[in-house]
Amino acid sequence: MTSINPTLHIVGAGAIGSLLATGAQRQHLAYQRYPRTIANSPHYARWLDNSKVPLSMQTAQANVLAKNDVLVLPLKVYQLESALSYWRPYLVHSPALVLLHNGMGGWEIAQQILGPHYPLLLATTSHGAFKQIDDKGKAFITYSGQGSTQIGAPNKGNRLSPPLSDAINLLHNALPPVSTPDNIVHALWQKLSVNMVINPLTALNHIQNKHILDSQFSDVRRALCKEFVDVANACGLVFNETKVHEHVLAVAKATGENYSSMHQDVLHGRPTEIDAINGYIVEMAKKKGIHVPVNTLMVERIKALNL
Ligand code: KPL
Repeated sequence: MTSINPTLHIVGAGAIGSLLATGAQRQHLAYQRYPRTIANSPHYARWLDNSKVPLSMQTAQANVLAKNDVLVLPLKVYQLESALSYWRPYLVHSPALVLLHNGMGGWEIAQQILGPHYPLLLATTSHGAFKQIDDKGKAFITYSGQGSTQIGAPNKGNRLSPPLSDAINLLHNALPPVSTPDNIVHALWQKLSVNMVINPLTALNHIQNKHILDSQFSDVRRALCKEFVDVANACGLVFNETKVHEHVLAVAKATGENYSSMHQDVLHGRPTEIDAINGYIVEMAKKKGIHVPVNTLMVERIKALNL
């Protein structure tokens, strides 16, 4: 079953999913949103040029998706198991599925629920967007910085057949630019290297991203990067310690005024993504018999906040 125009189905009402919906709206592409509640679903977006883009507030009931539709899950890793179990009966025609989250572990969860051959794309984005409530009590999002999205199918390189290549084109049309690195898993580990330093340090110290550049964090930054490289290399992903550290510093500088997502989760008393970030490194380290005391400490200290 294919439909003439593919529809982008976006689960949840987070900032990045809502940004994607806004991009689809601007380009007159068919999209549906599936927020958990209407109340937290953004009514409009402030685009980069400050224009106001109203969003369709029609929320769809999940239904069997067409083969050329695309289901995007811009959710936290800990929300994926229940979301995918819910969606599985509607995926009988195997439309492309896109996981877009911080940290790691989503791929493994999707494989467990949908099987190893499901047409799956993994993505990471550097677009900046955040959700707020306006003076009338309506949720809206602000597109705060243009970034880019990297996407790919694990273990498949960048020569993809439909429906995956069509899904990538649709995402690029909605929210460009979308690129396909040779190895998406390496790109996701690279993003992990940034999050495993910036996120816990900003959350524990109540600071903006730029402050992790301060010399007081130099030892802990370097120790985290060393542990990261040891574990990544043991998992077959080649990284260099100096380059990883430099990249972390560059992202902290470029996003200097931001409060990281983990800082915001802690501030608002929400569960954090620590298990998918530093926790993932600890888990992989255990499997490979590597000692990672600083990542372990980050996990313990964030968990001690009892969120
Ligand atoms: O991805 C991020 C996050 O906050 O989760 C960074 C890159 C650290 C930007 O804030």
